[in-house]
Amino acid sequence: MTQQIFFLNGPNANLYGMDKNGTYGSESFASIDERCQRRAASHNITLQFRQSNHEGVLVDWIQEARQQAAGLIINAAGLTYTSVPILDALLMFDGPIIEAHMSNIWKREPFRHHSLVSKAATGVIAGLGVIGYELAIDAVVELIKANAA
Ligand code: DHK
Repeated sequence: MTQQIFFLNGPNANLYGMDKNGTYGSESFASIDERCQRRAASHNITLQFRQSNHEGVLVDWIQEARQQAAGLIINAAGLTYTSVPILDALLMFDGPIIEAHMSNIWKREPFRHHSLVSKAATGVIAGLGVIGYELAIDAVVELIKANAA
């Protein structure tokens, strides 16, 4: 059976490519989705690439991933620094978790320097834009294989 991974995106990620400062690059969310779908397909893995502006929806999807996904990538966006419910849901997930950020959060404002998501993440990729998203898919696939070996 083809394995599945979830890539969950938090608030405002739907506006990527529209930010006037260019913090999150120039590519639209739909284009990033397509790029990630191609990368997952190259590994013969199914990708659920989703975005919500709502904390509870993200928690529901993390719980769904417990049943349906071998690995999880999450950019919880602004909820990264505040959401205990997202952290608690992630702690219940058994497979590898990659925390991804488009920007280098440690180069930015101090309130972005302390991630709650990191407490549940296997690893973190930040500052590489959409390249980091593709690398996150590569990494989670390798971790799934390593765990199965
Ligand atoms: C995305 C956001 O929307 C911010 O709230 C985070 C993250 C950083 C990113 O770099 O992808 O602070």
